[in-house]
Amino acid sequence: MRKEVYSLCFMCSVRCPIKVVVENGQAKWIEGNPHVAGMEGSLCPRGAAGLALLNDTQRVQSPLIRTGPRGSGKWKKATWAEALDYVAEKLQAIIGQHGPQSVVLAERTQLATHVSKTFLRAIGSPNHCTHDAICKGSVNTAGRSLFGYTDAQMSFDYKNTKHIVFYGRNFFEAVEVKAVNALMEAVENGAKITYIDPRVTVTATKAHDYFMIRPGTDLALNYALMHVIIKEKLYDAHFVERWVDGFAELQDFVQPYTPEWAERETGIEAHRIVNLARQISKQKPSVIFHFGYRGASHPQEIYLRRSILILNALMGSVEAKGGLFFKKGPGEVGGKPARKLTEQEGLPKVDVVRFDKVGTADFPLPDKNHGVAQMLPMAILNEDPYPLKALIAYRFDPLMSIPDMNQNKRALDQLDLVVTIDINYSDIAWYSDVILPESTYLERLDCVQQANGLKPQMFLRHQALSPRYDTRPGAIILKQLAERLGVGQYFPYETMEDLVRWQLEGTGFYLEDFAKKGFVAYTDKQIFWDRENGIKFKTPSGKIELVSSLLEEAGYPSFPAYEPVSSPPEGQYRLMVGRCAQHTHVSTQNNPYLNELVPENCLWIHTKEAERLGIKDGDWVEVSSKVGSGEIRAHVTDMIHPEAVFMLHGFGHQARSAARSFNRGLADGVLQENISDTIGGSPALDETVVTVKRLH
Ligand SMILES: Nc1nc2c(c(=O)[nH]1)N[C@H]1C(S)=C(S)[C@@H](COP(=O)(O)OP(=O)(O)OC[C@H]3O[C@@H](n4cnc5c(=O)[nH]c(N)nc54)[C@H](O)[C@@H]3O)O[C@H]1N2
Ligand SMILES: Nc1nc2c(c(=O)[nH]1)N[C@H]1C(S)=C(S)[C@@H](COP(=O)(O)OP(=O)(O)OC[C@H]3O[C@@H](n4cnc5c(=O)[nH]c(N)nc54)[C@H](O)[C@@H]3O)O[C@H]1N2
Ligand code: SF4
Ligand SMILES: [Mo]
Repeated sequence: MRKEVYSLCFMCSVRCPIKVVVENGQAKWIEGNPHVAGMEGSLCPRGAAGLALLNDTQRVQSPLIRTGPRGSGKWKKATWAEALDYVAEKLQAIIGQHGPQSVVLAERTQLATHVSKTFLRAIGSPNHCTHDAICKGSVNTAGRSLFGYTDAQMSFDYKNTKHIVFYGRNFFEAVEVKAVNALMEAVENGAKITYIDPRVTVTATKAHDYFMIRPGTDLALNYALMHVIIKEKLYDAHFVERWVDGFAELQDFVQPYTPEWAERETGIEAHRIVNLARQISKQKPSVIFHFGYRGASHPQEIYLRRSILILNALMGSVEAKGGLFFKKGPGEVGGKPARKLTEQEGLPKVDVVRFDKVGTADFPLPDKNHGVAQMLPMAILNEDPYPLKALIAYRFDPLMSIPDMNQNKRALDQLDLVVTIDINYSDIAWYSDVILPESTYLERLDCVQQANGLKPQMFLRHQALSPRYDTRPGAIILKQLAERLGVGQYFPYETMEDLVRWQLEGTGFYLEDFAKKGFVAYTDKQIFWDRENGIKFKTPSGKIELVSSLLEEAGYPSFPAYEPVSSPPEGQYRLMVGRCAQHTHVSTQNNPYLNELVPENCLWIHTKEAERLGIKDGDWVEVSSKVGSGEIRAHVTDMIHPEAVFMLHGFGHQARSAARSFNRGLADGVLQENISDTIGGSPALDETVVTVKRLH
């Protein structure tokens, strides 16, 4: 029997809508959902490798309980009842002795996040945190400081843009399929791309203009762009007058930051800066300065992200066609969103300081909905603000995804219980006491995706086939654990289907409505707010706050003077990291197809620097920082700024059962120091300075 199932890819967090062809219970083919505009059947390489994940015999096949020392790879196969009883007993003892706040659940935000949050609130712990801060905490805070919206509540109208500027936003390698297709369409219609990165990425090769900027100096470039835009009156005066608070302060502030000054700091010639300001302003308001995610992550990152958003405000591109827009929810058209378990009456509110101290005077501004996960190792090691004893890692690898892996290991060693809910033998799973295997995305019905945007919609990850191995959906695992801890009443479902039906109650839509296309829409019209009177900024003033009440009330300046970025001493380099099109973070390196395409990482180093150090292309080198060192092959190239070296994130796995990726390449986290932008919340992943030596 052949059937077509509409679902959602989960080879990465983008969750592209897909169509899965299933014949006699076997998945035969996956493609982009043809009913979704912008997908048109397309997938990225990782999406296409979903079948290889499904059929991978090297993923976790049943619950496992550790029998040897942590990380030794000695496991006992367990039934679900045994594994869940074991975890529940340990948790109960820990909660009894140290209180519920000693339990942390760290996860990558996903469709069942409301279930995890409910689990923690039910047991009385404030310590839920997501990957969000490590991914883009400073972007989130910058957005709230200017517009009152997080980055997740904004997006860009790529399809209609006329000029887009990327700061290390490696758009054509760190992929979102729909967005890539939309921008390709815009380029065919004449749109321009300007790309800024110390490294020549694939995106750089597709750009109309490319700036090889000195690492860490993007903020200087932006202040000079603002200087030119204001001096030459290139901004959208009407929009600024109507919606922007603090323009006069900005004008005074950027006055000294001339293009000539910026040339000395960034290495980009002054005339190119002036030219970019003039060119892009000709296309306003249909222009985008992309706020970026991971590139250019330094301790003052919040001010870079703010400067990018301010450039959009000056261009009047906010809520303009081809610019930046705020995502519209069902409320805009009188609809109701899917319910979340966290909305249940009677679910306790937990009023205890979080482990990361977010929301206190120590760390006032990062988003409390997500916390700051990279604080976890320090909180454990210093028992500050209190002892932490148990960690549940759910689709998140704190070992590899938090900088300074040696410190992370020392922290995990302090815990009485480490439980991982994963699909793979990830490094954190390998270092756990218990592994609870989740069914892969093709094998499970998941919670409803509320997809806000220009058109509010809901999507469903339908189950395409039954689980290959003894695995369960995460929302069922947590419910069954909650029952054993005596708080099962907050999980009013037996099956995923019950949970989805519960979520849909009151929305006017039913599970069956999703069968035909995989989604339902609240409206078929794009919603832009009226740019004269209708933009609903969520700042206290209702305007774009260049002088930010959020920052200033917390004691931070809106416009601190630019601090020059020093060049690393001779023979040392700024370590930059990033992604490639064939892998997702730390999760796909063992995928049979993707492993074949990119089996390991290497260290990009500039030709002249390599010559000086006697390094040839392909040589093994030792890279060391203050916190760790490792060995990797050199990739000698002119395509990187001489002050920087670069490596792909996600390699250097230590889980032996994931045999294809075991010990291939080097983990960037071994080298990176765990330092953060303490205002915005992002880790400064591109700040670490390393030494490189040829190995004999
Ligand atoms: N294939 C693939 N696609 C993905 C993902 C994935 O894992 N794989 N993950 C998704 C996620 S969660 C995210 S957050 C996004 C990340 O999307 P991006 O942030 O676009 O991705 P990165 O690959 O981290 O790119 C960072 C770039 O910043 C550059 N860089 C470093 N320092 C500086 C600097 O000082 N200035 C400038 N201008 N550039 C600098 C680096 O050279 C690198 O090319 O990708 C998403 N898409
Ligand atoms: N050193 C360093 N750290 C980084 C980054 C970096 O560049 N360098 N990048 C940062 C960024 S941008 C991000 S977004 C984060 C991402 O951080 P993570 O969330 O830790 O990384 P992922 O690779 O997305 O996935 C983590 C785990 O989820 C598992 N997984 C995949 N699918 C499923 C599923 O369906 N169910 C379950 N239960 N598990 C699943 C994978 O096997 C993997 O072990 O890392 C951040 N940390
Ligand atoms: S970008 Fe690729 S891996 Fe991510 S959801 Fe889309 S198809 Fe899947
Ligand atoms: Mo990310």
